[in-house]
Amino acid sequence: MNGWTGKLLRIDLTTGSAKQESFSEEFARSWVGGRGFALKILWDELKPGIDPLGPENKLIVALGPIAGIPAPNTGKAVVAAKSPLTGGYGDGNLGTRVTVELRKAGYDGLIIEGKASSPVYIHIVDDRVEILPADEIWGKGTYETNDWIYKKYGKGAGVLNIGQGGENKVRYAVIRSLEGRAGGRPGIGAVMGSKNLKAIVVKGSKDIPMADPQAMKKLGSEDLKKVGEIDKKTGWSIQGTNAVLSWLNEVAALPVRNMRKTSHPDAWKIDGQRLNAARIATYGCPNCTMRCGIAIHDHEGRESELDYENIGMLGSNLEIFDLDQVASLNYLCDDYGLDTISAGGVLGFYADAIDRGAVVGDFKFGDVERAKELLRLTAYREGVGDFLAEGSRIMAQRIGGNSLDYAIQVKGLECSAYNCKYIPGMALAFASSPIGAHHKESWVIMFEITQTPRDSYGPEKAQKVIDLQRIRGGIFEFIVSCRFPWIELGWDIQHYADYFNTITGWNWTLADLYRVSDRIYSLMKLFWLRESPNWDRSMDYPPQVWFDPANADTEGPIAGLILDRNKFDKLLDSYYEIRGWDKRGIPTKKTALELGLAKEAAEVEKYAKLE
Ligand code: PTT
Ligand code: SF4
Repeated sequence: MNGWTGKLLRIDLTTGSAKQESFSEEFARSWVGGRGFALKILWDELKPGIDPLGPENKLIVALGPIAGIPAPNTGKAVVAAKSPLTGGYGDGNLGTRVTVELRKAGYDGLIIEGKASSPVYIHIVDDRVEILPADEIWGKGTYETNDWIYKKYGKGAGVLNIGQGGENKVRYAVIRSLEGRAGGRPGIGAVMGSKNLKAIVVKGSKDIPMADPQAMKKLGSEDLKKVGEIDKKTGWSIQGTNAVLSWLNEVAALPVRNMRKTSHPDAWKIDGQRLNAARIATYGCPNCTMRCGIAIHDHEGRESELDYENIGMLGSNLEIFDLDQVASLNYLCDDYGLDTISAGGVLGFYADAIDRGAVVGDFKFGDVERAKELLRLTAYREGVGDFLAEGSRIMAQRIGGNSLDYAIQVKGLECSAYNCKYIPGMALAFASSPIGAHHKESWVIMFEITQTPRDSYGPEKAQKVIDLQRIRGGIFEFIVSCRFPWIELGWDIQHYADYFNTITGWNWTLADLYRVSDRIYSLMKLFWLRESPNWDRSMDYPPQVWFDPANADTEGPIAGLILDRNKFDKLLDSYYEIRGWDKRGIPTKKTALELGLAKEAAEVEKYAKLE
C-alpha cells in the first residue's frame, strides 16, 4: 500500500513483548493516520470507564502518510491516549525526529500497552525492539535525559521522553522531543509515566513507501525551497508565534491575571520584538525551512525556547513581565515535562483563588520565585504541588462554592492564551474543541476580530469555526504535518491534497479529506458519550466567568462588555446543526451513518441513545 508502511508496532510493557501488525487499506481510507489512527485504535481497544493512569490505557504514537517525507514541515507526530486531565480522547502534535525515524524503521505508529514493573525505555532500530532499564535516567529532567540518550545513541536518533511531571503523573504532563518541542497537553506524558516508560528512542534505515518517489522528491524539495523563500519575504519567523502578543494586547484578548483582565501596559516587555532581540538560537522541527523556535537565555542563564502560548500563560497571565523570568518558568516546565499552558492556567487559577479568599495560600500574581517553587512542587507532587498537579477543574471542585466559574478550562483542559471574554467565535472554538480548550482545533480569533463584527453571534461564525476545524484539527492532524506554512505564509491547502495523492497514488479531493475530518470529529464526540452517558451541552461551554458582567473590563476597547449566555447558546445550536449533531452536541444516528460510523453508533448505543 503506497503512502503507508502498512505496519503498526505493538509493544506490551507488562509482558515485555513486541509485535508488528498490519492494517487494511480500508482502515487507511477511513482514518488516514495521526489523530484518525489514534482515535480509532483507542475506540476499538479501550473499555469505557478505564482509569487513564492505569495499565489498561494505551499510549499511541501515530504518523500519517505525509509524515516524515521530504516536503514542507512534515516532521510532526501525534501522541494520544485517554486523557487523565479530561477523561475523553486526548492528543497532541509535536515536532520530533521520531517521525522520520519511525517511518524509516517501517512503522506508521506505535501502540504501547500495559505497564513495566520498573522504569524502562524503548529502543527501536528497524525490526529490532528492545525494552531496556531506565534506572539511570528515571527521576531526571528531560534535558539530562536527552543528553544521556544522545551520548548513548548519537544525535541522529529520534527521541521522545518525559520529565518528573510525567513520572509523577501530573495530569497535564507532556511528552518532550529533542528539538525543544513538547506535546500531549491533555496529560499524555502522565500516561507515559504511568507505564513506567521514560523514553522512546528510534532509528530507521528503510525507504518510506510512495507511489511516485521521484515526483514526490521533486515536488517536495521545490516546495521546501518555496516555503523558505516566502518565510524570508514575510519575515514571519523573525518573531515566530509571539508576533501575536502585542496585537492581542491591543484588541483586549491577552490573558492577564487568570484571564480576569485582557491587556496590560507592560505587555510590550514580553512581545515578539523583545523576544527576537534576545534570541540566542533558533530551532526547528525536521524537514522545516521556516524554523520558528526562538531560544533565549533565561534568568539563570540557561537556554529556553519560547512560543507565544508559553509567554502568554506563564507571563502576562501571571502578571510576570520579565522575559528572562518567563523563560525560566518555561525552562522548568520543559525540564519537568509540564504543559506550559495548563501550568500557567493552574497557577493563575490558584493565585486568583487565594485573592478571592477561596483558599489560603502564599502565592500572588507577579511572584516569580514562588511560581518557580510551585512548579517544582507540582512536578514532584509534594505539598500543595499534589493539589496543583490535578489541574484547575479538579482543584475547583475540591475548593467548592462557585470556584469552578473561575477555572479557565473546558472539559478539564485549561484554555490556551486567548482571553475570550468578548470574542464569541473564539469562545465557541474553545468550547467545541473535542479535546478541551486547545486553540489548535480552530484559531478563528484573527478572522473574527479583523473580518466580522466582534459582537455578532451569527451562524457564519459557527461555520467558520467548523471550516477551520476541518483543516486544523482534521487534515493536519491525520495526514500529520505542521500547519504553519498554511496559516502563517498562506500556503494553499491544496498542496497537501497534492502530496497525499502523489504519495498514495490515489485521487482524493479536498472534499474527501474533509469527510475524514468530519468522521473523526464525530467519533471523538461518540468517545465522550461512551465515557459519560449523561453527557449534556454544558460540557461544551466556555468558562462561566466569561459570561459574568461583574468580570467585564472596566476600561479599554471592551469596557463593560462580556459574552451573552443566551446568544452563545444559539451560536452553539448553529454549530451543532451544521455538524449534524443533536442539542446535546452528540452526532445523530443519521450523521453517524452518513459518515460511515454505523458500527460505532451501535456500540455507543449500549450506553446511551442517539437521536
Ligand atoms: C501545543 C501547545 C503549544 S501550541 C505550545 S506553544 W504554540 C506550548 N508548547 C510547550 C512547550 O514548548 N513546552 C512545554 N513544556 N509545554 C508546552 N505546551 C504548549 O503546547 C510547535 C508548534 C506550535 S508552537 C504550534 S502553536 C503549532 N501546533 C501544531 C499542532 O498542534 N498541529 C499541527 N499539525 N501543527 C502544529 N504546528 C505548530 O507547532 P500540543 P510543538 Mg505541541 C517547548 O503539542 O499538545 O498540541 O500542544 O507541539 O511541536 O511543541 O508545537 O504557540
Ligand atoms: Fe516546527 Fe515551527 Fe517549522 Fe512548524 S514552522 S515545523 S513548528 S519549526
